[in-house]
Parts: sequence; structure tokens; C-alpha cells
Amino acid sequence: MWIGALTIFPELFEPFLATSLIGRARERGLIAVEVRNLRDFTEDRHRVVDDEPYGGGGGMVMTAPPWVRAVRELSAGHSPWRVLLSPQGRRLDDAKVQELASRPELLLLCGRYEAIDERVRELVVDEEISIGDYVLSGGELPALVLIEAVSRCVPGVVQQASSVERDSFRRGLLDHPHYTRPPAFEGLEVPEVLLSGDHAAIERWREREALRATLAKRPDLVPGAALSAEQRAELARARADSEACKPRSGKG
Ligand code: 4HQ
Repeated sequence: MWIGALTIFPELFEPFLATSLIGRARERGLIAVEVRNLRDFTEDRHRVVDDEPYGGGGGMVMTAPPWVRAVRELSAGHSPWRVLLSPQGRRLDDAKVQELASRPELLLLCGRYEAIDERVRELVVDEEISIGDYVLSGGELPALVLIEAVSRCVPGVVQQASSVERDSFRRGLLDHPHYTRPPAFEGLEVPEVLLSGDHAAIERWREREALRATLAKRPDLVPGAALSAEQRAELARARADSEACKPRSGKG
């Protein structure tokens, strides 16, 4: 998979992309990342990429010509899916990550300043994506978030394929709790079933705890989740319990 990124701060990318899982995936040729400086696509001596907004008001706007030149140049010879990182975009989730990972080439546009000239969107952007409802100073961290999440989906990048399948969200539920040594710590003991060696019982416990965690922390995920028989039974129990706690309705 090839991922390109356009930014005025290319130096933000390399240390992150050279480290750990992504660094190894790049060494092994599973993903290629090409980070380019938008200023290399300006044509003036001062390499200016911004200007005052038409209509007035505060802040600076990134001008269209360097973006359009850069995207066209980096797209020549291939046809990457062109993604603009922006709070106006559709929110990134696991389904979108998998969809993006299925594309052989991605080009990520990382803006700075108040905004980018609207014509960049119209001319050279296929999709606008946000990593969440908050405002950052640039699209670089969102691009790195996207690169890391997408890389994990590329076959071979995560050595243990089962850990991607088991990942929280891939099943539509949050993760169950995890424990490692020591067996008792500050008066808190590891649940006994995990020490039992009974693999079927451990699996049942994990499924139940995953559902419980999701009901407690992210109940909005439960309707969309693919539940096992054990989890459907647990859900019925949880619903019966909460029904029993409710005050009876008006007339009753
Ligand atoms: N940005 N998800 C770039 C974001 C953002 C987000 C703000 C993008 C500033 C220039 N991008 N502009 N949230 O906050 O993707």
C-alpha cells in the first residue's frame, strides 16, 4: 500500500513513522509512505502558501494553486484516493478505516491556518475525514492517526493476525478486561477463572465481560454488535435486571 501526505511540516511525520509497527512495516515493504512539503509546490521566492480571506475577518486561508499542483504531481502515474483531514469531514470509525485500507493508494492533505480555499476541495479532494469533534491546529496528527489505523489493516503488518480480528470494534464491542502478573496487587485479585486453565470457561468470561463493559461505557454500540449466544443470554439477563430496578409506570 502507498500513502502520500502533503503538509508544510513534513518533519512531524518521520519520527513517528520510523517507530514500532509502522517502522517495521515500511522496512518490510508492506507500506510505503511519501511525505512531501507543500512549499515545494509554490512558485514564489518566499514559498508562501497562505493569504487573507476574501470578505475579510480574521485568520489566513491556504491558497489553492500549490495544493492543486502538488496533488496533481503526486497523483501522476497513479490514482490515489485523495483525503482531506478536516473537522468538517465525516467522522473516522473502524468501518471507514477498513474501507480506506482496501485502497492501494491514499493521498492525505494536511492543512494549517484557519482554512483551505474551497476550490481545493472541489478540484482535488475525493473525501473529507475528521478524527473527532474538536479543533486542532493542523491535519498532521489526524493524518498520522489515519495512517496508523489503516496500516494495522494491511495484511502482514500486525504479525499476529488474530489480534486484529479480536480487536475491540472489529467485533462491534469494547474489549474485556486484561490481567497479567502478579496474581494479587494492592488487595485486588485476578478473576479466578483466568487462572483455571479452562479455556472454554475463559472464553465465556471474556465474552460476558466485553458485553458488560460495552453496556456500561458505550451502550450505543450494542445494537450494532454481532453477539454470540453467550452474549445474547447476558444481554437478556442485564435487561431483566434493569427492568426489575425501574420504578413502575404511572397507572400501575
Ligand atoms: N483540523 N480532524 C486542519 C482538525 C481536524 C480534525 C483543524 C484539520 C485545522 C487546518 N482534522 N485544520 N478534528 O481539527 O481532522
